[in-house]
Amino acid sequence: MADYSALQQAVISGKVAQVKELTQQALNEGRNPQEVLDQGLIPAMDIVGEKFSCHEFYIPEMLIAARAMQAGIGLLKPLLVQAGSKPRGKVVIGTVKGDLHDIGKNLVALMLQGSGFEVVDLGADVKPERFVDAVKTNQPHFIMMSALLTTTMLAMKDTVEALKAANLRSQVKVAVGGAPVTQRFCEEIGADFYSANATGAVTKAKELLPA
Ligand code: B1M
Repeated sequence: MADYSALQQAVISGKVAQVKELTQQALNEGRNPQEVLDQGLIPAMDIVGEKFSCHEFYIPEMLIAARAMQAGIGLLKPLLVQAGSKPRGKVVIGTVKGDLHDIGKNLVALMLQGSGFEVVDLGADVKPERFVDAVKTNQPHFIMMSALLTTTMLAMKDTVEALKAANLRSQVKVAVGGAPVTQRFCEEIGADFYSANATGAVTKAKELLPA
């Protein structure tokens, strides 16, 4: 296994130039972009989260690390997304109301695009009504919601309820994900599927919508 500790350390300390340099270096060495993401960038954010939990890091450090991670993702993006000829299906995606965490959601969107899905990204802090409006406007096959806070997970339930109230629930498959979300929670709120990571979300979407 390649040693990604220098890249992880650069993300943790928010060194944008160094993250770019080490990401590019890994790619130049022939590393798989997915591996650089999964073994270099993502574990770094877990360490940032641990440091935040034990009060070693505060919001500014989290933001700075997030910016550095996004710089690395920026270099991987063109390699992870290869434009397909015709869209495989359409997905409306967003981070739920009250939640500003968008890195994981952006990765799910990226992987979906890389697999030929058309993605309508509503951004972060998306109210249930905006998801409903987006279903009316875009007629997607899937809605994918992301939540990183235990307090915002409940907005996923509110969105499912809002879809039911608008008589749209049967028209669209609802998928949920994000660190605090579980399969059990998915079932409890009446969503169609849960995925722990971006690649899993793509795999499940493909299963439900064969090419
Ligand atoms: Co905050 N934050 N944060 N944060 N943050 C966490 C989530 C936390 C776990 C840190 C901690 O305490 N250890 C904690 C949540 C605790 C909890 O509720 N359980 C926390 C907190 C408390 C907060 C604030 C409340 C802090 C405060 O203000 N006191 C605040 C909330 C702001 C708000 O949203 N209203 C806050 C703010 C922030 C920043 C803005 C500073 C920044 C976000 C910047 C940004 O996103 N643009 C930030 C960050 C960076 C983090 C951590 C460190 C990293 C998150 C991340 O990007 N991970 C995070 C700790 C951690 O996660 N370990 C933490 C990398 C990313 C690739 O992973 O998002 O999990 P993730 O996505 C994965 C999977 O979850 C999955 O696929 C992705 C890729 O594999 N996935 C899906 C995600 N969405 C999916 C949707 C799907 C399927 C899969 O649909 C089908």
